[in-house]
Amino acid sequence: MQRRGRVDAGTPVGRRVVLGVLALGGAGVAFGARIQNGLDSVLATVNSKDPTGLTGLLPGGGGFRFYSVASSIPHRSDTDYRLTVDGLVDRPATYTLADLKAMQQTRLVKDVQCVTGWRVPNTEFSGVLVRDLLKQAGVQPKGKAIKLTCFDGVYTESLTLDEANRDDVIVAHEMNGAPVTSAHGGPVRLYVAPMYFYKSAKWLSGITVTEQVEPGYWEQYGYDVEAWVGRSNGRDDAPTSN
Ligand SMILES: Nc1nc2c(c(=O)[nH]1)N[C@H]1C(S)=C(S)[C@@H](COP(=O)(O)O)O[C@H]1N2
Ligand SMILES: [Mo]
Repeated sequence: MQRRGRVDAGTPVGRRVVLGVLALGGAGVAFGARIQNGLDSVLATVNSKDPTGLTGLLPGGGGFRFYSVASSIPHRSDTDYRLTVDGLVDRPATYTLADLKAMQQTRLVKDVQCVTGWRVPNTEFSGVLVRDLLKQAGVQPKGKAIKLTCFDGVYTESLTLDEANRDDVIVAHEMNGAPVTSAHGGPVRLYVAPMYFYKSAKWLSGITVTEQVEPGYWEQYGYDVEAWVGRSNGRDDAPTSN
């Protein structure tokens, strides 16, 4: 995992921002840096190491920025792809992409909002409700949350069971009418419409039902676990230094 970021000293750390120094390890950790800068520095690190020359803005990406905390873009072909549902369930299962496509499809058209400020309105994601996958697996009474894992081997996310059961939380294999590209986390990524985009784990490989929420990758470095757009990560504080 590559997390050597170059971080500029910046504005004071917001009172709810706990900067995980380890997140930025190695090269000069600037305490004043906002977490947003942490993300951007990771992006810069990835780009500087990526021979494909991906820049911050994805070509033809319609305003999307590319993020990965892994040093290269992992790849799974449509036929190799597998999604595992396990943990505190009665019927653990593994899905192929074809399995997911054969299930009832949900289409969401919402705004994508990254916590660093960029926003892409009216983005379409289609796929399977996480709720349906959990229903098929049979969540045991002790199960109260899910942990999402990714085939980049690094990124994780989490949701409470209630959040996971919402009708705007899907496992998406289509974005804007086309297969989710590898850069956007394909063949299959999570899409949590009501929350900041860091909840939407790319390159999704596993859904594990757990007893309690296990904070995800960025959440271990200070982001809110409950990442409601407009109501978390300091956005509900009266004017901030953002
Ligand atoms: N596996 C994985 N998923 C991830 C991330 C990541 O680094 N790795 N970054 C998150 C963040 S912070 C954002 S803003 C979005 C970016 O998605 P995009 O690259 O399709 O624009 O993916 C989220 N999901
Ligand atoms: Mo993000």
